[in-house]
Amino acid sequence: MMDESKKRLNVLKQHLMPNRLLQTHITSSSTLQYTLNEGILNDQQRRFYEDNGYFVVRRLVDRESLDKFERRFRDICNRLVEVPYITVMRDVAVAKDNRHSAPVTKIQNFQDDDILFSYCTHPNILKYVASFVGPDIMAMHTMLISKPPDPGTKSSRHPMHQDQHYFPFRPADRIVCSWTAMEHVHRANGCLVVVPGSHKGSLLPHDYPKWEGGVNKMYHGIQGFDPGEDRERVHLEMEAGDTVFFHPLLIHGSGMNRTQGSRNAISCHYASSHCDYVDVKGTMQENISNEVLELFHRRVGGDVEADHSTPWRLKARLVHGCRGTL
Ligand SMILES: O=C(O)CCC(=O)C(=O)O
Repeated sequence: MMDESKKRLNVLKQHLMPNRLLQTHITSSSTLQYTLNEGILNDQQRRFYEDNGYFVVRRLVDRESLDKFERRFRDICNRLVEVPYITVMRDVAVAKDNRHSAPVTKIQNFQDDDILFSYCTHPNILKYVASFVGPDIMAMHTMLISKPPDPGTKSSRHPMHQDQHYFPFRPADRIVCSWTAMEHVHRANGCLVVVPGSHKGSLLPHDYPKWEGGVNKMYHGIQGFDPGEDRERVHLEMEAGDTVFFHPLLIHGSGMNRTQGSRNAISCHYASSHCDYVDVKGTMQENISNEVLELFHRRVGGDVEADHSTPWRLKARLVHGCRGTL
């Protein structure tokens, strides 16, 4: 009998194929599984997403909207406005010394803020989203990520991970993330890094990486992921308004911010309203699911009855078509 850690290592090895094998794999598939005959993608664009698990559209979001999101973000950070149920996260390294002066690294769950949520209903975004999830679209998870200049602890990095780890709903192929650069993002300020084709693998075990300088709350990474692995990684350098759509099993992360300014991006995870919640108790996702529930209970009180799907049901918003099971 193979023990659990050996089994996990084998899954990981199969998943992390050397680059040459991965390329063979990428060019050999012919069926369309990850995109739909819906929305705006042409055949060539569909093929790219099918093979690689991501797709970048240049200048999709206008400057005026980005400026509006930026101003709202600053007002929330400076406590000029209160948004119900929003989560404000601060950098772990600085937070230890002085919680309140630490830079905000991320705001999450802005579904009740009309200004920020207008990103999730932006027609230019939704016409692409339909190509991945279909016409009945729920906005499930919202974030504005502000990667601050690294304080020397390397804590501004985001470990390589798969977003599906966070989601107690399926199927993964009907979920997509849109991530829009709010300014020029490049290697020096910590652009996204993706592993093309990795969306064809399975969900891998995640946990907090054991980084010396600490790791931000809920920044789980793939256990045993070797950054020096001999396989293709693509750095997505993008201009303001450029948007990448990616599959929730795509392995991705982002590097350190070595510049003096913050690197801002806004994102939303969408799912078909016909996806189903699944019970993640006893699975690899239980660790993050417990953290999400703990945070939820801290917000609403420990005595409120809730299961793994409750926080998601409460923040999910229909943005197009009809509501289904989510
Ligand atoms: O914006 C980034 O640096 C990475 C964001 C990300 O991958 C996430 O929050 O899941």
